[in-house]
Amino acid sequence: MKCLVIIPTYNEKDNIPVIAQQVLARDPSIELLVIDDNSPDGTGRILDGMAAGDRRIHVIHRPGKMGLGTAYVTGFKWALAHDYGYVCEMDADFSHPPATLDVFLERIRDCDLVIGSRYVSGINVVNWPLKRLLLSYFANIYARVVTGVPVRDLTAGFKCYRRAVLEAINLDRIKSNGYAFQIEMHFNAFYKGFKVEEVPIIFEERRMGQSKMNKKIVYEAVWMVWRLQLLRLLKKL
Ligand SMILES: Nc1nc2c(ncn2[C@@H]2O[C@H](COP(=O)(O)OP(=O)(O)OP(=O)(O)O)[C@@H](O)[C@H]2O)c(=O)[nH]1
Ligand SMILES: [Mg+2]
Repeated sequence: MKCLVIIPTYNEKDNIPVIAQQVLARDPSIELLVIDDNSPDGTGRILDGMAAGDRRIHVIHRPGKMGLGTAYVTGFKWALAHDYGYVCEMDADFSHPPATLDVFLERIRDCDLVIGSRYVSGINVVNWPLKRLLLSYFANIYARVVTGVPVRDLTAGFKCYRRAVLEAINLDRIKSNGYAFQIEMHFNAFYKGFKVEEVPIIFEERRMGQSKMNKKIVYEAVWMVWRLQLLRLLKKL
């Protein structure tokens, strides 16, 4: 079964060549799709060069920065239009260890969604300022209580879906774009009855490049969890 790893990029020119090579080296069944939003640092041009030299690398260029959620939805639709059995989400900044892809490919045989979790066995985050760690940790408790989804790391961005999960979710109705996007996908997968499993990862703060984290992304998540519960209760998920 072929696996597509989707990586959205915005100004990741130093990271993407290295991460791509490490991802593809994990397993011959893996291919890579990078969604670049016309990064001002020239990531898109580097990607075109990489794709020209390797048939396992695919690139989608979008005209400008449109956010993580819409990038993933674009990638999911592309994956469903091709013959991938498994689809992974991953960041370009080395926060997500490529070696964990081995664990994903192993575990996904027995479930529908494997989540690389920072909070499943203690707190596995390296080099985050305490303020950011506390925000993420308590945001996760808040989201878990409001949504009722029994996942420790609801905002996790490193995971592997079985194709059927993406087929079952109405991707055109996914509304959120930041951390809430991850919550929204987990919420849908869980309440549609798919088997979700968390595996521990060690999450490291990005080493190179700029963070895109902002307040808007946090507020979006605060109200989105209520919206999701309401939609579920109205049976409109
Ligand atoms: N295509 C696309 N990619 C994006 C966009 N925003 C962020 N990304 C990418 O999405 C991934 C996650 O974004 P990050 O900036 O690492 O977000 P974060 O992990 O919450 O924050 P930091 O690691 O502190 O920067 C990275 O690979 C980014 O390059 C966007 O608007 N469009
Ligand atoms: Mg990051």
